[in-house]
Amino acid sequence: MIWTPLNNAIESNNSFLLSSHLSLDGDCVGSQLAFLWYLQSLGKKVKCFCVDPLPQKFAFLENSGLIITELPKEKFDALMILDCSSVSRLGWDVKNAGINTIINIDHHRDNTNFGTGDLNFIDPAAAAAGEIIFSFFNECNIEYPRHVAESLYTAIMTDTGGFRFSNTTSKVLNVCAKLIDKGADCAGIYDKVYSSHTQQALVLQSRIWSSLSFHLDGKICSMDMPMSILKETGSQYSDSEGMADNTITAIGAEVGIMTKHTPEETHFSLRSRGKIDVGRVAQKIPGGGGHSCAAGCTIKLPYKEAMEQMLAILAKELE
Ligand SMILES: [Mn+2]
Repeated sequence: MIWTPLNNAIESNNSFLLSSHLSLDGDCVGSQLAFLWYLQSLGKKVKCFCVDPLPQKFAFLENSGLIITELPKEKFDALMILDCSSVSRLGWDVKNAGINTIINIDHHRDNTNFGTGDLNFIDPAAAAAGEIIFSFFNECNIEYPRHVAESLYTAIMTDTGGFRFSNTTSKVLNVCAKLIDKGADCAGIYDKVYSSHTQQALVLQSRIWSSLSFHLDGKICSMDMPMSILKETGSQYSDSEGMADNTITAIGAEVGIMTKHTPEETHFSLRSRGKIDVGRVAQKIPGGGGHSCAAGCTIKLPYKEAMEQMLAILAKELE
C-alpha cells in the first residue's frame, strides 16, 4: 500500500472525526482506538463517534470510553471512516458533519471507495481493518505503546472469529505474534471478549439457542431473536453478538442464518462453510453485503415472510 496520501492528509489537517459501521464490532473499536492514539500523539484534535454504543466486552480497551454516540457539534477538518464498506453502513448522514475530506480505510471487498480523491486504503486480503493499520504503523516506522497493540490484536482476533475463520493466514498470525511481542495479552483479551458474559446475556443466548431449526435437508441451520426478548431478559443487543457463528456448527449445514426481527423487518446475519458465497446472497437484498463467509442484510418484511424469501434464494444457490 502507498501511504503517502494518508500521511499527507494527516499532516495537512488538524482535527479528525473517526467513525465506523453500525453495531460496532471488535475491528471497529480497535481500529478507531489505534488511530485515536496515533492522531492524538501528533497533537491533533480527535473524536470517535459511532451510532451504536460500545459493547461492554470491549470496555477494557484503553480509551474505549472516548467513543461517543452523539455527533459532536464542532467542525472537523477530516472524517476518517474505518472498517466500513459504504457511507450507508455508518447509520448517520455524513453530510451532517459538513466535512469535505473523507479518509476510507477498510478491508471489505464490496467497499464503495467513498474516500475523497486518493484517500481510499482498501485491502480485501486483510483479515481486519486493524491488520491494515498494523501495516501502516509498521511500514511508516510508527512505534506504538502496549495498549495500541491490544486494540489491534482485538480487531484481528474478533474479525477472524478467534483465529478460526479462513482469513486466518500465516501473515495474520505473524502480525499477531508481533502484537504479542509489543505486549498484547492474548489469553487476557480472549477471556474478556469471549468468556465474560453477564447472567442476562447467557439467558438471552439460551433463548436464542432454543429457536434452533433446520431447513432444506439440514443444509441450512437457523436461529432467531425477536428484538422484544432483549427487554424480557434484561439483556443488551450486543449480548447476541457472536451467536450467528453458532449457526454454522452443525454437521451438514452449508449456510447458517441468524435473524433478528421486529414486527416490521428482519435482519439476517449469514454464515457459510465456504461452498456458498453469502456475501453475494446478501447483495441480492438492497443494502446487503459483506464477506463470502459472513454477510448481512435486512428484508423489510415480518420474520415468516422474510425467511421464506431468504430460503428461496438459498435453495437456488444450493441447486
Ligand atoms: Mn472488519
